[in-house]
Amino acid sequence: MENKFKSGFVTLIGRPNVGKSTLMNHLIGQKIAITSNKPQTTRNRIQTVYTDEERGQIIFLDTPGIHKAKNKLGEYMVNVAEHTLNEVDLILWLVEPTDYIGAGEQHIIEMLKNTKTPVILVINKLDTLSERDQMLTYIDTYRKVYDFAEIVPASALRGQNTDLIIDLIFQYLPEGPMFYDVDTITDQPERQIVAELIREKALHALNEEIPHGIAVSIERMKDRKGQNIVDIDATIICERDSHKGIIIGKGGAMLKKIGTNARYEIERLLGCKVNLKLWVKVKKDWRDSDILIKNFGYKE
Ligand code: GDP
Ligand code: K
Ligand code: MG
Repeated sequence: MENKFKSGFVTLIGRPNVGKSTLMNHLIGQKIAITSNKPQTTRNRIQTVYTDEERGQIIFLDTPGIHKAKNKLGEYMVNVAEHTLNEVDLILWLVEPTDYIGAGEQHIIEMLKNTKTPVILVINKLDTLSERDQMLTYIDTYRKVYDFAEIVPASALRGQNTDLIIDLIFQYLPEGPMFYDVDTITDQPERQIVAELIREKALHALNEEIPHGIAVSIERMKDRKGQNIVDIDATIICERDSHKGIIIGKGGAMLKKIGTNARYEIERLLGCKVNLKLWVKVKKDWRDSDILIKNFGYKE
């Protein structure tokens, strides 16, 4: 008997830093969503595609973490996450490996109660546990608070149980068509991924506070004729003059470090040499300006 082709949309939800973007990158086998140990790293809804020509096609939606909004950018991010729940075929809810169910988790449980979409709970960061028994306790705790379709311990970072997650997802997807051609990996324009990779390197290099106020704008991205080189001019936007100084660093050292790290990853993404030039500009309170938020690629 022939297996029917399945397809559908799967959203990843969970509090900031739980590993949503890391898991999605691992599942599709390519780095599309940027990750960092800073909350609110992911700002947009990012769509990626996993295609198995035999079994089907999974479209993942990586959303910003669900958190309390402090400004217009924050409100936008929370709305994106919440509205997605009812539109999808399956929800992957990632949690930290602990049996403490905090206010953030309670908030998510309340939201889930308003949706009929099946939910797979992924207890992530399995690699950080020293005792396997601890996981059994956490599974038990979560089993009591919601009627999950499945509960899976996993490590997004190490790839533990990630194949199992793919298998489980296919169990819950309906029969459906191939939505995207086999080669499609994401809906993100190349320019946007490039901007995000630069922002990621800035997040990694800078301390607290400043990263939240950063955006990256690509001014120019052009192939050099007849050569395997792309020239990219980009601007890092920040909110204060003092931040600008920190991003540039002593003798330009910080900006150089961000640029070198970003160039390395952009070259991997594009598969060619990259000549990257970075500038830094101040735009006060851009996170409260609808026009600027949109301008930096954060509105649909
Ligand atoms: P998001 O905010 O939920 O998208 O989280 P990210 O994917 O950006 O990851 C946040 C941080 O957790 C990063 O530093 C990741 O490297 C780390 N992380 C993600 N998954 C795991 C995991 O399975 N184990 C460990 N030890 N760290 C992880
Ligand atoms: K993060
Ligand atoms: Mg993320």
